[in-house]
Amino acid sequence: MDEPAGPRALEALATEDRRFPPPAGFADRAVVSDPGIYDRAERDLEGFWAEQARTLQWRKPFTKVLEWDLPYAKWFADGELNVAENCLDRHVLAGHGDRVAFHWEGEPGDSRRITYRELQDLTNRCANALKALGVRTGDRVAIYLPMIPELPAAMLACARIGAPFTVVFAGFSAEALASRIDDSEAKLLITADGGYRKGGIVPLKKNADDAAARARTIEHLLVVRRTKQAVPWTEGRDVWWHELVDAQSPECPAESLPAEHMLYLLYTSGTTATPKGIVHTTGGYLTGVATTHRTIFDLRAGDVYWCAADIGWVTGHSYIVFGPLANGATSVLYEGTPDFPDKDRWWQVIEKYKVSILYCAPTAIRTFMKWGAEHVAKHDLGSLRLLGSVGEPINPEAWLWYRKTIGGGRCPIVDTWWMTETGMILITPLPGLVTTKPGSATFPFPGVKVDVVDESGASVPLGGAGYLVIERPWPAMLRGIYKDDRRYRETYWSRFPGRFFAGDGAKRDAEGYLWLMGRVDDVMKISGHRISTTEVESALVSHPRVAEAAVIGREDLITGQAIFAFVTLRSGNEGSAALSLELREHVARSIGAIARPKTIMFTPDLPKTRSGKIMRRLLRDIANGVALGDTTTLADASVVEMIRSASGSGSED
Ligand code: 7RM
Repeated sequence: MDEPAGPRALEALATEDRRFPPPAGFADRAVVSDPGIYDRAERDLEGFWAEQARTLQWRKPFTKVLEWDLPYAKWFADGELNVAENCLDRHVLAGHGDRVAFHWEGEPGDSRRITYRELQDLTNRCANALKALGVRTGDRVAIYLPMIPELPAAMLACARIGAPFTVVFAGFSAEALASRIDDSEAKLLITADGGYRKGGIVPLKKNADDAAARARTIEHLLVVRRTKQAVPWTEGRDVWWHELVDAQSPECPAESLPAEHMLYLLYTSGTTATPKGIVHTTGGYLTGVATTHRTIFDLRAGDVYWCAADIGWVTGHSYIVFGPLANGATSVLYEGTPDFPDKDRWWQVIEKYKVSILYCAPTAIRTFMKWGAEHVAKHDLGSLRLLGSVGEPINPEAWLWYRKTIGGGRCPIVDTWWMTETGMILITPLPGLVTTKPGSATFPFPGVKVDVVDESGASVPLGGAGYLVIERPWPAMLRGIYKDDRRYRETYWSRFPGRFFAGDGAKRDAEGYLWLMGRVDDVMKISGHRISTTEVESALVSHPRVAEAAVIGREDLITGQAIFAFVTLRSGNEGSAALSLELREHVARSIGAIARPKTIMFTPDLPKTRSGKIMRRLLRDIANGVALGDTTTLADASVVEMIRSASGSGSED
């Protein structure tokens, strides 16, 4: 296991000492303004979460709160509820049917306003269509859609009938989609003809066809018409959404489901080439995301909330779909990229819908910094009152720019740390209570207990750095890795027995503020997207001309990390700009464009330990220009010199 490296670690050590208490006018009216919440949750964890859970609608009330059979938790296990009913029917019945659930903004400039009643209607028709296609409670459904209203509706439709779904990010390749379908054994794939991206069309149906041909379990494709170009069609298997769903009844009873019923699977990258199916369930998950969404984003009547993530990642699941809808929030759902048609698109969207809460990734903020404040200045961002950050460490400079240039100096910033596995935010300020420091995610959410430990598991004193562990269960935590109990135990619970090992390095300053320092394993965060080094390596070595590859995340001022690949070719081949391009495309085709290496460096050999293990950390230091430490375990030290003298000559885009 490595220590986190690079400028971020150095920067965090030179602790940023500016501090920002909650503005007076903000704190007075905040959803949480009583600091006693921390004590209350600490004194009675189960009571705290039971109270939160009771704000949801239960078909059968729970009598038990937490059953902790390490490493498996059950929350509210004897209770029953339905997620779609909580996200939709409950609000419609309370008289909020005409409230906007989503202001949807399409990339080409088309838009749709979807009220809670309309979303309920769409969800129910879709749920009836699922049944018509033979989907029953417990069957898995794969969803491969762009950011259109049918995506949350499809997720909610599955939840309504109790069919666990797995959303696959629309930027993933056919191969990546196929492997997720195979692992989840999904029988239905919901997709679209295409998706818009920077004015072009992504051929989703074509990818879906390729994936369905490769995967063994798909019986039908349910296809939304979005881009309207001609698509291949398999009669009998493929069904148009507008033909089947539109013809269904808008009434569909919501199944009463046990709290521990599987809501969804979400595949995420670990330290091997095979993504893990993270299991999330119903009652605890919804309690966790609803509570954190309401309290951390300080959700009040009249707010317009925008989480700019993609629903294909966990951030979109928890904080575009389930948290906000459970809270009856009004959200923006944006289909496209920040620079289409122009670099001011986000600010135009904020002005148009009077967005009051914005939640996005540091990589986006740094990109906007690079583009320049003039794009921001074209629009009135006076509606904003709270800003959030997620996905990677935010450097103090970006934090301060976000606060000043986007937030006009008046909006608190919540830097929220969490993972696919945690389901909900675990480390964050509460904006009405906590004084923030630029670059620090501050403190654990009420009831959450973390520690920073050394190799031996001993708590590191304040001021020190180490590994982040989570000390006790929380309601939205993963319930395992799908069909892989051993990997679940090994990945999260064996490094520090009895404690959840997050895989992140962290430092606690003298006042106990937490500073997250990035991954300490073979997981990279590229523009906030989680990609494993081994996944990219295995894509590279699947190319006929590649003998061996070692991939590392090199620090990047905009994307946080960028993929840097050291490649050794099979004999008889020679590195060239053309081959570099070909290999980069090869990876993009086999995983998705987000995994395309930025740099390829051809090297005749790779540094290995005497036992033959590639020394990735050494390569990372070389790529980052860091002074090299001990290389005495190397089998052949001359390899390092050779690579070092050649580094910088890698070819990039
Ligand atoms: C939500 C999400 C998880 C990894 C995690 C961290 C990094 C996320 C922050 C952060 C520093 C943050 N899920 N991470 N949030 N690092 N500060 N506020 O990103 O499963 O895709 O990734 O993301 O390294 O382990 S994820």
